[in-house]
Amino acid sequence: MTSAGTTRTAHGTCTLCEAMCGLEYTVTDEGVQSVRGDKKDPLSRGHICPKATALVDILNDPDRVRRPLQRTETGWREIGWDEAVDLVARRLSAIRDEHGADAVGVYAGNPNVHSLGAMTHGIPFLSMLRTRNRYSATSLDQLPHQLTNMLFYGHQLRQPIADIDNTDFFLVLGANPMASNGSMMTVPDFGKRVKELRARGGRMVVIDPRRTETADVADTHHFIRPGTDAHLLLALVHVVLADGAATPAPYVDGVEGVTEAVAAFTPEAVAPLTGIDADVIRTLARDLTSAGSAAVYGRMGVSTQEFGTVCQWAVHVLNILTGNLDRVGGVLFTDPAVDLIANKITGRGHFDKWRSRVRDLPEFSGELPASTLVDEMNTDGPGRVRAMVVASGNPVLSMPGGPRLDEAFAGLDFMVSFDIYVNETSRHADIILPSTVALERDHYDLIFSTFAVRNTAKFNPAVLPKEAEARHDWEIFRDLSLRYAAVRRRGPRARTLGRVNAAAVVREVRTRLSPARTVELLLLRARGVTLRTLRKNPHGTDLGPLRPGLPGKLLTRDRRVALMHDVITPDIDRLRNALLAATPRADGELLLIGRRHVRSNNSWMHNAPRLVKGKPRHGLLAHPADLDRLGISDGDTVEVVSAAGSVRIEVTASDSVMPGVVSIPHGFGHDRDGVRLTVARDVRGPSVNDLTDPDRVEGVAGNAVLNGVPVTLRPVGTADQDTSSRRVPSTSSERRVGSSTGGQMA
Ligand SMILES: Nc1nc2c(c(=O)[nH]1)N[C@H]1C(S)=C(S)[C@@H](COP(=O)(O)OP(=O)(O)OC[C@H]3O[C@@H](n4cnc5c(=O)[nH]c(N)nc54)[C@H](O)[C@@H]3O)O[C@H]1N2
Ligand SMILES: Nc1nc2c(c(=O)[nH]1)N[C@H]1C(S)=C(S)[C@@H](COP(=O)(O)OP(=O)(O)OC[C@H]3O[C@@H](n4cnc5c(=O)[nH]c(N)nc54)[C@H](O)[C@@H]3O)O[C@H]1N2
Ligand code: SF4
Ligand SMILES: [Mo]
Repeated sequence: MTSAGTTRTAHGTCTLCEAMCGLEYTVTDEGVQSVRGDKKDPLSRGHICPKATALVDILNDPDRVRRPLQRTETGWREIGWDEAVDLVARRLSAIRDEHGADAVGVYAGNPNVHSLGAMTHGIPFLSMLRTRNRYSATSLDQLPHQLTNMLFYGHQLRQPIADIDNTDFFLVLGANPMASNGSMMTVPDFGKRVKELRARGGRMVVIDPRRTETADVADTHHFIRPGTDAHLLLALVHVVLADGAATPAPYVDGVEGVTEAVAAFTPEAVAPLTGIDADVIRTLARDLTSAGSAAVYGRMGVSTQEFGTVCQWAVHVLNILTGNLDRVGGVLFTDPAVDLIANKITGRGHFDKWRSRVRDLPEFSGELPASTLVDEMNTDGPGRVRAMVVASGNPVLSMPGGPRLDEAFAGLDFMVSFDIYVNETSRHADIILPSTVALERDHYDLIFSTFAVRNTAKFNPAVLPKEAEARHDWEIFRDLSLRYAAVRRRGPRARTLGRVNAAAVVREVRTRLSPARTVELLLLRARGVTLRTLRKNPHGTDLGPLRPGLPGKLLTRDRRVALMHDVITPDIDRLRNALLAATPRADGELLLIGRRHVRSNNSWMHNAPRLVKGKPRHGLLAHPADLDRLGISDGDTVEVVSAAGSVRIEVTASDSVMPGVVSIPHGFGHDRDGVRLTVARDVRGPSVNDLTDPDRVEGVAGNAVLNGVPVTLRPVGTADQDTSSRRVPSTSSERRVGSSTGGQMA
């Protein structure tokens, strides 16, 4: 060993958001010294955002859980892996024997899709539990995309991607890729791509109730009243059809049905509801049909609202009718090296095969809407959720009805969290099983390669070896799967000994394969790319731009695209009734929307000092005119009240939000008993999901409604006077873990 030590360069992929940025690390014997964007990455081209450095902060975070923890009367106790895995397997099995499989609920959170091992081993383990009480971030987010992809193109992942690198006209609704770096559209380096778009004479128009960072780099921005995008989109379809400008491909059916469905949605009829002038709507529709190529992209902000599925339906219809589906510069399907669809890794999807017990909400691909998890936990009777398996998720902060969930988690018979922190949700767990973190894991992006604006493939071996005794997520799920299967074999419903169960054998073989080996086998079926070639090129291999391929890439049974679907039509009718009722904006109405910031990530990245430093980012934005009317000043603390709850929060006056709109970001509210996040607990701000309402879901699939929530504001003093605002972020913060008192307002 030399005292100077060694310095090496390693390459990786950031797994924090969907952008898949290529990273270049400088690593010495002391650890990672620096993180830069990898200029040779053919997709991200050197781009990174401030969060990339947080990968190192998470690795080194003293608050991170590194060994399995068991909650005891006297606090957390570290236990061995074998003991922990055995205990979880036995408890889950016992509850299943006593109360049935549905008594064990599952929530799979966002980071699962960012971890190769969670995909290859976690998802199969969750399936072994055979419960209908399965939930995930899908129904807090992109469920309308998956449902409409399945209906239009035959597979839930058959998502058309906006060809931003070639388009002439880019219409963006309810997305803020300058902060989020794109979603259901992996687009690192969004800012530079927009510059390039505009340099070649293209235009970008943004529709958003807030003048966002993305609106700032667009050619045009229009405010829209939250929750009325479906009206706007149907009016755009109306104009395209009325102009006789529709040019659908020969494999498209149902144009007459659409014409009828949108007949009432004239620009004049929707203008007063949306807040967008009729002539602006006409011009937008004509821009879409007259541009050489155009792409309509609607994301989070239009999915997580009352008519989210109708919105996504209309986005498809617009792209199809304007001839932009499968056109270079329009929207196209990707050709990933590991094709999840061709390899049948993800099924095509199914809808409404069964319904939830309490609220009769439809399943999608085996999952129920997250908004009803709390009902299934709280409502007595057969099938009630008595145990929870939470895999990389933080429902107490991420789901509507946070305070009720907080309480429901506290009352469970058993709970296991697969998590790397003791946070707002995992503090209720009986056992916490912590995995290694991104820098210690091999990575191949199975999911986001499917949604990227350019086809690339990349495999990165772990940058650092894992710590002694640490386990990768795939190893944890492997051991648990094997143990659970063994416990079930011995249980009261054991299979007859001696009978060979072929499926179980195949499952066991698969379970024992490492993720890297799984990727290697999957790549064998891909043309031209092998794990060996990928290992030689850690920057990523360029497989070229998005390419047309219809009707060949259609997966519908008749290889055609139907525009009208029985499951969506009733909600279009409901929308039409809302239009005919024509209730314009009520005086004084305030609608709450969310917000993302480039230095924050969902509910869990507020413990990195480098990211949280600087100006607080949690505050409520409101238009000065609304504040004047209510006698509230910039900097005041207000009480925000919705149908579901109330919070206290500081106000920032800003004309970046439309009059009548207020905005609060999600993922805050860390200051609670038992939370072991030293830095985050000092980050002020309540959880906005104390205000969002689980009882109000999107009309077709039951997606959560996180935007367009009606609220009122009540002044409670200035920020200076109200020093307690930090301590009263939410009703739930006042509850003690395990206590039985309900959530009262502070
Ligand atoms: N009001 C409102 N609510 C929202 C949203 C909104 O815009 N507004 N957005 C919604 C959306 S789009 C989403 S996707 C959800 C996200 O919400 P969740 O699905 O709850 O995901 P995260 O908030 O990212 O929580 C991730 C959890 O995983 C843990 N974790 C992180 N990395 C690892 C790891 O490597 N291994 C393990 N085992 N655990 C890890 C973290 O500690 C944290 O507890 O929130 C939704 N909720
Ligand atoms: N920095 C950062 N990046 C992230 C995340 C993060 O938390 N932080 N989260 C990741 C995840 S899980 C996801 S799903 C993606 C989400 O990525 P995006 O879809 O880009 O999400 P947001 O940035 O929340 O943008 C949603 C936009 O919708 C607007 N909006 C709200 N209501 C309405 C409405 O009624 N109509 C219209 N037209 N617009 C509306 C909001 O003002 C906001 O600008 O981001 C991912 N990337
Ligand atoms: S944009 Fe930031 S968080 Fe997202 S992948 Fe790139 S570096 Fe990571
Ligand atoms: Mo998300």
